[in-house]
Amino acid sequence: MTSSSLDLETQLSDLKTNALSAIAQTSDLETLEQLRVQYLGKKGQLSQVLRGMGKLSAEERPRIGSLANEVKEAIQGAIEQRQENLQKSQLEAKLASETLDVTMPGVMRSLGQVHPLNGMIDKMLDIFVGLGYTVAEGYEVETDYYNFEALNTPQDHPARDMQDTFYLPDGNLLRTHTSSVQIRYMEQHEPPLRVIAPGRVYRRDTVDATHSAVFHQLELLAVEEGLRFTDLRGTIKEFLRQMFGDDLQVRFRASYFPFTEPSAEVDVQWQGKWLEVLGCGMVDPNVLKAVGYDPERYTGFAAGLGVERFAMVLHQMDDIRRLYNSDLRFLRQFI
Ligand code: 2U9
Repeated sequence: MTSSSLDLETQLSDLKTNALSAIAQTSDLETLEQLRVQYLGKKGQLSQVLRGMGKLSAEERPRIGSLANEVKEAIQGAIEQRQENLQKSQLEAKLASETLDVTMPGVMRSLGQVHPLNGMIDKMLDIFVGLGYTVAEGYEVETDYYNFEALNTPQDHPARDMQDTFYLPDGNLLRTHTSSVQIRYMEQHEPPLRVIAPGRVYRRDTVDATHSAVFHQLELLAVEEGLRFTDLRGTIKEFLRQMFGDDLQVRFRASYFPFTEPSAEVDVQWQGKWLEVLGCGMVDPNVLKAVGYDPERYTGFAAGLGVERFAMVLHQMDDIRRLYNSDLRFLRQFI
């Protein structure tokens, strides 16, 4: 055995001892990778030792060679083993830090709720959909024709006055009722039809506890061959029964609207008093003519109501403005 082969054997054994102890002490994967490069890399310590093999005799070379292989495999094995352990403990630490306590109270989020006006509209739509009506919507900015002319409302009618209607500079107006929706619907459909139009309307009213310049209406319209006032009466009574409850006393009083003939106002007996809740009537033949229907063949009935009024009566509210103030302490009381 030559001195250089002894020398190499010592170097290899030292290399192995140092490497294994360094690997065992490593606590993170990055340092472990640095150690792999330091010992096993192309320019690493093992390659350097093996460079000395050139000096060995032909008999010594295979022995030192296989020793070097053993050292390399031992270091490689130790690195892999360490890597596996480190990865495992890293995962365990991560899982431990992400433990979920399912008994902790949840984060409460406010879901909000339906505004009492929309709640009221939803309830009314449900009733009329149950009676076979289709919901229709139109425009809040309307022409004079759809808001007045087609509804048999003469030029000199007070509703057309600047004092009562919001006119826009271009000659259009903010609809004063949703009736224009039914006019447009009839232009697009043939009878028989049952349609209901909910929506926002505008009137130049002085605001007080019971009046608002912007409010919500719901109107219904049915056109068919052979419809009579008794059909209107039955429909209104059923609607009011579902809104106010069974055994409700209902009263029809003769009235006047330009778009219905005959017309009536309807009262209900509520908390000991007669309370006016809506207007209605048989559709004026002129309105049917305006949309191209033959008034000799078809008859129709219509009704209109203010949604705010129903909300105020049924929820016992004292001031219409509370519905628009967005005061949640107030609004939360109602569905
Ligand atoms: C067409 C034909 C006729 C709708 C009607 C009323 C009577 C009525 C008021 C109730 C309270 C308006 O909001 S309020 O101030 N409405 O009294 N509305 S008949 O008649 C129509 C609608 C459409 C085509």
